[in-house]
Amino acid sequence: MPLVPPPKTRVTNSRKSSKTLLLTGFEPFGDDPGALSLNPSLSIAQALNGQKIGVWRVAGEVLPCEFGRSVRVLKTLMREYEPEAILCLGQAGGRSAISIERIAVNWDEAALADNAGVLRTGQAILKTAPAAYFSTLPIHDMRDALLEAGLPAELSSTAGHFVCNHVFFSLMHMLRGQATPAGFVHVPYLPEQAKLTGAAQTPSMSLGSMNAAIRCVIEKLAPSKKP
Ligand code: PCA
Repeated sequence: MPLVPPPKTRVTNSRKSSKTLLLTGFEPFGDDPGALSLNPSLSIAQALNGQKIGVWRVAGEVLPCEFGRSVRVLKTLMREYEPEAILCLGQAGGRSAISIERIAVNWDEAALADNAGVLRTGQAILKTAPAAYFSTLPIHDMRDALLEAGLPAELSSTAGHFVCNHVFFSLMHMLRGQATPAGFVHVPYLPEQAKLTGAAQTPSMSLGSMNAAIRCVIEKLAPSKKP
């Protein structure tokens, strides 16, 4: 079950000399051996918390891996930080590259229960909302910058139908009609997680490379031209 992340420094942007980017990771989830008590998305959010990257001051936070509470926590963080950009991260064990998600779909369906024991076997996230939303991040520029930096990267057309897609969809729905750039990036297992799956071919990436990759992604992000 999830570990409570260690206390960390809160980002405050009182002088507003830089813009706030809310960067979220998820707590560990699932019971496959690769899960351990780790989730690289959380490690990245903790590592980059408080850093200045390009024009951005990063506020790194954790979301619970629960359909219900994840979105409530995200809403609270959005109220608290009033961020000018939002990037949510999640772990996609088995993927071999930094996966920049194109699209969030209005559907929950997974074989795995969330950390509160809730199983969603096929239902709309919001009955009255559109079927899908596109990421509003410059996804192609981000992918190209990663590849130029020698980091494995891809665009992905599915964030799955578990809590990551749920958060991604809810985020894009909350921000509809607004200029705030937002989106989702999935990351591979850490090497220590991949080892525990027992399969020799399970792909992984070091935390150092993932931190560098997410820095590179954030550098490509220009603030919106809000008045
Ligand atoms: N990955 C899961 C949920 C939390 C996470 O890090 C997913 O892809 O839905």
